Amino acid sequence: MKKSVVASEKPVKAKEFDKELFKRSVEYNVRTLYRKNLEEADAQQIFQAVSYAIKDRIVENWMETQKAYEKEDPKMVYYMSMEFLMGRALGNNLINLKAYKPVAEALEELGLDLNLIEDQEPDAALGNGGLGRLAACFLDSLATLGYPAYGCGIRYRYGMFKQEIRDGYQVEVPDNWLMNGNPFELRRPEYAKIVKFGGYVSVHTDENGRNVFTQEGYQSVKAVPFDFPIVGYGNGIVNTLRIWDAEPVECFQLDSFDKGDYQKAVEQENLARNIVEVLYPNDNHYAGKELRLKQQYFFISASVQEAVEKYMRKHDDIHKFYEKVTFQLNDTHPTVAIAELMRVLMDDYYLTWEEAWEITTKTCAYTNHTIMAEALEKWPIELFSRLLPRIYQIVEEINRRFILDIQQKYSNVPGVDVQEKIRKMAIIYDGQVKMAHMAIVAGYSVNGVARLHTEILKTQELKDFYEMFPERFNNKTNGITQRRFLLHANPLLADWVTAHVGDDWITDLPQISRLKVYADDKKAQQEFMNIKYQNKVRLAKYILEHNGIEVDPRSIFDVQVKRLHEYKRQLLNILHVMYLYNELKEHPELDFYPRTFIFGAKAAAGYRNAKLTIKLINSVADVVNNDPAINGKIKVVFIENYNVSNAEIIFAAADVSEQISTASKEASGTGNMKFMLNGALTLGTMDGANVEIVEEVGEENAFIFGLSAQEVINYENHGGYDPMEIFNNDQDVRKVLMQLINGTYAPGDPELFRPLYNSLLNTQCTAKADTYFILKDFKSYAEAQKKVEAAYRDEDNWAKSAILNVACSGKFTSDRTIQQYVDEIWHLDKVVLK
Ligand code: BZD
Repeated sequence: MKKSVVASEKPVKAKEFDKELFKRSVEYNVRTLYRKNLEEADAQQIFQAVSYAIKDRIVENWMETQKAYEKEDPKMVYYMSMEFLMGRALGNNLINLKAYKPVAEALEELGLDLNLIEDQEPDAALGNGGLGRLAACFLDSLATLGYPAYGCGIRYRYGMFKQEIRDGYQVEVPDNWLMNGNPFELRRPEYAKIVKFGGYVSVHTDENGRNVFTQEGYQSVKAVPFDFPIVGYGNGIVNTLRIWDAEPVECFQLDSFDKGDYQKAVEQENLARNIVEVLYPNDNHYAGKELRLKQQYFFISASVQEAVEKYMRKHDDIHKFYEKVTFQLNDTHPTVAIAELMRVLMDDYYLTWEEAWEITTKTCAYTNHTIMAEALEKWPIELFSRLLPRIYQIVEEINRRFILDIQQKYSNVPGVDVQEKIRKMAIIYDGQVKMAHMAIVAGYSVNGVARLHTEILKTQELKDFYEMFPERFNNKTNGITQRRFLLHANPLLADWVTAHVGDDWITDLPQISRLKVYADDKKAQQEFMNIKYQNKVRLAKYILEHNGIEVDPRSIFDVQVKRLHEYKRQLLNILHVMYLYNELKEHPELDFYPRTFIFGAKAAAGYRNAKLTIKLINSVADVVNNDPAINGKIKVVFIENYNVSNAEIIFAAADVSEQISTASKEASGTGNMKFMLNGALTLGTMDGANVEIVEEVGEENAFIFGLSAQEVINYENHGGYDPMEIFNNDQDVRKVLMQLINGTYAPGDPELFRPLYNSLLNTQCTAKADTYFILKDFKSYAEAQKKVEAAYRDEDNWAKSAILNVACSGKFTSDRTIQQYVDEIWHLDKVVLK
């Protein structure tokens, strides 16, 4: 680890929270913002007034931090990401300011409930799922550990859609999250940048004999940054999330425009209006939309320009850029940063290709989040070169030189087919620009997000690249912030943990392992189960309010919340529920421990099978929940609009954590870690970070089932799996599948679920059957579920396992992940404000 830098001349005093001052500022804010007193203000107005009062405090630290960075001039990481799934800010800021409890008390004295005030804040849902939430956890950890960092992204006007369930179907409702204004953001017009699209590139030779490339006939957009404070936990550090809004450039005077100018002005204005309008709601799926590429270049060009300008404000030698700046590319979505940095260095700073390449390849690092072929970004040359003509020229040259490298390296190697290598590895091939290939070729680091995932990258998906650049590949197992997902989300458990082992875990999660000694302690077990029960009551209340379904908090809460995707196999879960229901119907005398199956998931708007799976879950819920014959032993709940805020309530209340992806498909998963931290037991496949979770907690404290990643890969490569065999030989499975097409769950429309049936059995021979091995894993899943039930009946032992899950979750803090990025990739110095 590198040395710590102590900056800031004035020691920043640990400010005592002044309750009276805070109360006065809330009252003052309500008056000046709304011309009301507290009694007259509505809940939203009070939320705004409280937030502005807190922001005032944050701003002081923000300025101190930025001053310290200015003075110390440390190396910075720019975390480039299309998504930051931040969730709500108020509660988290209070937690990290260590002001949550005093503020709650002060508000209570004013007759206000902090929880209700927090509920007024819309989630900042500028992300789809794991990848966007990971970015948010990383920002929290960077600030808490004191590392200088910027998050760079897009200020979408509409974030992830709100999900409503109507008649069992998902309906997407626009998420107008900025409707009431955002109290924590700061518009920074002084840092606006111009971003150019389209047109053509002209070349001329300047007086020094240099080729000068000029983009002409382009459209431009003004990128205006909004800054969000990222408050570190208890250390006075405030970093910045900078997200870019688009505005039209003021480009023409009304009295002098001709028709062409007018047309262009209108087009430019439309471009500005459209570009940041909405987050694409696809996860792990590449749709190839032109506007998406515009979004990518828009925020990357603005961010790269700003990073270079900021550097040049303090330094005169651009050649040493990489000593002060590193770009982490969150998946391939920001990969145009490579070509954009090359462009700026060559066209604006007149560096040679070689000079620019050296800087770029020492600046950019790439994180891979998926091996799903359908998620890989491949832009058609036609689109790419039309939209980004200068950038395309640069990509072309990167590709040309890379192919020379391949030829040089492999031409004389016996047994290597060089053409084959080129075909598989080229950045431009088959009329497409392959972003992952560019990211690997130009990056100094390529990392996967869990050990198994990185191994699969090295040995399967990116094998050729690993052979060529083995030193670039490394693993960084994901993590989550315990500050949001335990301290804020689960105050009862957080207090209990602190009472037993002290509060070091808040910034040093491995300390939580000291809980292990209480795993066998009967009193501790009871206290733990009691807290879990209270959290289940809290969730039951939420479900009653939001779904109108009554659930019994004494039943097992078995939870699968995550994006809906076939590889995540929500279908396996609900088919198993259908099977259990059949069992109960056939054997009413069955000794069956009551279970509440809880789902939460958004499906991409155009993903038919995913949306149909939501409908199936709701249809099964309708039938099962309303069947008096089973006496409430099974309840099925689909929680509408799963998001960061209700996730916090859900994790705290879970007994069983469903992590049942087809082995090899889930790069890491991070929900699995949030459940573990809150004392749920994992029911999962050996996939992603589940492998490491089980390694930490022990297989006896989890329920593992299903094919291994290697078995899945073998089937995929060599065939040999026929779901029809299972269908024909397993009566239980057959019965459940027949119920998909005989109207059991869709009396008015028996054909409704046929596409799901077909996806499992390939009755029309149009596609491969059961691509995600649902039938193959069904039996072993059902057996694992039986073990869950048996284990839950032994309450003491369950409590022991649950406590051990909490105690063994230390590895999965994003503080650890970030420290590894710092030590092994970024090489940053800590800044400490005294
Ligand atoms: O990233 C997810 C993976 O599926 C998880 O296994 C992993 O834990 C997390 C964090 O590393 N990937 C995504 O969430 N991906 C997307 O959301 C996404 C969004 C747009 C385009 C492509 C993918």
